[in-house]
Amino acid sequence: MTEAAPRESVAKVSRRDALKTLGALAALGVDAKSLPALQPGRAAPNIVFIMTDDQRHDALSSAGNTILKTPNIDRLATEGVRFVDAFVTNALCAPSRATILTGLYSHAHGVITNGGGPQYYNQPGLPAEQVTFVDLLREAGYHTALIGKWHLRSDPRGFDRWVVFPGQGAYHDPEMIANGVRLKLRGHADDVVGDQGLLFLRDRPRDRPFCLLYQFKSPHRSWMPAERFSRMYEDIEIPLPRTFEDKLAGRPEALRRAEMAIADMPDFRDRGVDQSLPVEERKRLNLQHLVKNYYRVLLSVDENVGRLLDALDRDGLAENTIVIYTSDNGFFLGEHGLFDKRLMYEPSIRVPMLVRFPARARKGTVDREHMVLNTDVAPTLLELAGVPVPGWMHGRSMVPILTGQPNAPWRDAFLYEYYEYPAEHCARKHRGVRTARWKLIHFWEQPEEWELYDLANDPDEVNNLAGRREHARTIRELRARLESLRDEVDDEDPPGPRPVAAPCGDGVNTGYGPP
Ligand SMILES: [Ca+2]
Repeated sequence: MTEAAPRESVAKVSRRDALKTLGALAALGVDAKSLPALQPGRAAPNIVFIMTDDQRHDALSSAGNTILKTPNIDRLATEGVRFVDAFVTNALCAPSRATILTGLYSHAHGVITNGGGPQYYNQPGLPAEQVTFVDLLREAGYHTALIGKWHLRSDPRGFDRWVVFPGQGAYHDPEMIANGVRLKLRGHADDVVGDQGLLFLRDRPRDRPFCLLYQFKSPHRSWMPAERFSRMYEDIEIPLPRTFEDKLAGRPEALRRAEMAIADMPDFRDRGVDQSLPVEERKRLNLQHLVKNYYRVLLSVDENVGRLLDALDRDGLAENTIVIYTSDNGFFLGEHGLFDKRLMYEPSIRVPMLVRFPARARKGTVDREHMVLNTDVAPTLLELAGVPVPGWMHGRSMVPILTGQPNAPWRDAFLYEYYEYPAEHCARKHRGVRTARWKLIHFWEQPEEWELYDLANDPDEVNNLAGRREHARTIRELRARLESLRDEVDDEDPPGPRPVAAPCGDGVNTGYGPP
């Protein structure tokens, strides 16, 4: 970041104590009665935060996708701001979701994994002392609701109304939990979320602004489309990504031993991909099935975004309602021969980020200048709602960009982190720094490994420059930057020697560390 984030490490303990006794706003020294949401006659903005699961940045027609058509989501781009350079700081569902709620990096909010891997099975959900933007909005007078996928291990809190899938949720006739009560609902998961969104708008109290989190599960594997879209794209051939045949030469062992090969993905075994086929054929067939079904489920997401936007129009709410659309992480669709996410490559860390707020934000703007992060959502929504942004949040409000303030200071680099190992997919723990031009990745457990990519000349990230003498200075500078970014967010190495990476997977990589 170009500006140092406020440092509050000394005040942390007292903050937590204060939150328990005073409430989050009082702990910030704010009298809730003075906030816009509680002022009679003053219309605080409503908020609709739309999040999908595993939707990558280019899975939108407004982002240039020529196969998938998303006319409803695209409305947010034509009527608002679309960020080209939007990223998550940990490309995994639960950590990213907790980051969006708290504005904090995963090492700080404590949800560092999805709970995969035996050592994480007992990881609790969002710790009670972590304050979310929803808590703060509710204290400021907002009516708050959550519909759809939650995926944190604790029950939702801070919501007046919540209707969520247990865990990942089912695609057809899903069970949901509504304020603690289990229900069975009829229809495809996306349509069920859409129905619940409309019910929320109908039933909400009219004397308060609202904040709705509207969260779709369907783009997460195993991609079961709604019946009406199940035959879409049958007659087309999905083009292969440029790096589909990447043999991972010059890349770390950590990457080559990650279990993400698209040839081996199990999802389509019973859906048309014969496992006895030669590996190259299986790989190509898996890609066709993967991309087509991924796009098919996004069609029902798009329709249900449209239903909600239409309802906002009908109720006269669109002008003063902030609508944000994003995803919890990206996804490999065959790049480097991979599927899934986790790794710090572009397809995994880039997400859609669209913001529409007719009353204040620019319209029809494509922003290519600013790197925005999932940490930025909470401070942005708080500032737009007129609620003070706590100094402990790591993210930054996007309001200066949304409102077109020229020369507003912004970050020129960001920190990425990933922890879920050993676990499914065997992606080793790593962190890194990304600037507009460079990306440095560090697998920090022993054996340490590094990657360096020149994104300007190698946007596909196939030419690992770490270890090249001519780039020694760049690496030195990026390593220093990585450490300063970690300092800014109080990310410290535990005392003692650098840990050894545990064995993972089918035994192929048990060469790491002691037996
Ligand atoms: Ca996800």
